[in-house]
Amino acid sequence: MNFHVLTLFPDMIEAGLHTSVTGRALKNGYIHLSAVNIRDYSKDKHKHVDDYPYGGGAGMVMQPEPIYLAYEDVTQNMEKKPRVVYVTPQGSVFNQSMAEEFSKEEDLIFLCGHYEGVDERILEEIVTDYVSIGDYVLTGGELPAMVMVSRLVPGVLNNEESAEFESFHDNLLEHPQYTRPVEFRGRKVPDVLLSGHHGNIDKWRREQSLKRTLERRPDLIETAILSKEDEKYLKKLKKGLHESE
Ligand code: 6GU
Repeated sequence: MNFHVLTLFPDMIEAGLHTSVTGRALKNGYIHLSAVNIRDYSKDKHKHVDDYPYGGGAGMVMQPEPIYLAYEDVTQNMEKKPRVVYVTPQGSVFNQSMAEEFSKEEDLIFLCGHYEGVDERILEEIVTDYVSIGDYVLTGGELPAMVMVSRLVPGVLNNEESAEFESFHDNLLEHPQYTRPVEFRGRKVPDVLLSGHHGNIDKWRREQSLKRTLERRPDLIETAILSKEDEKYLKKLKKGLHESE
């Protein structure tokens, strides 16, 4: 998969994605990344890419021309028009099914806005998808673009590669983890984990997952995959919660 990110901060994209799991995927050639600096396509002698909004108001608006030239450069050797994702809090919220859709594409372009916005005409001209990562406003689209790319790396998408992405098994939160030392600032590793009794360990971990989900993300319990045992334990937990009220 080839990711092309049109941005005023290519270094931020490069630094962020050349790290950790995405960094390894890039190094091993599972994905390709080009972070394209929109400013390189400014024809202005001061390399301006923004101007005052028509109609007045605060802030600056990114001009359409440099973005279009960057887009033309990126797409010139492509056989078909790629999807272009404009990252904006006005978009649909990114989710797993969108990730699956996008991951079918050979090329995917992300357009990252800045300032107060982007001239509407460039959006009409090239954008196919408006996507947000949640209901809060960030000053630029770079972090959201990185979030989305990191969800689209082969192996990450379907939890294939590592335990790093196991936080949602059966739609429950992952149990707590411990490593050496056995005591840290007076806090001991739970005895059961040192017992070597795998049956008890599995039971303890499952109960911790249930407890943690009930406390931190009770909304997930509705859609969790639960056994009879789980239900019984949750009932006990809920009873305990009420008694401490
Ligand atoms: Cl995709 N962009 C910006 N600028 N802010 C956001 C966002 C995107 N998603 C949530 N907040």
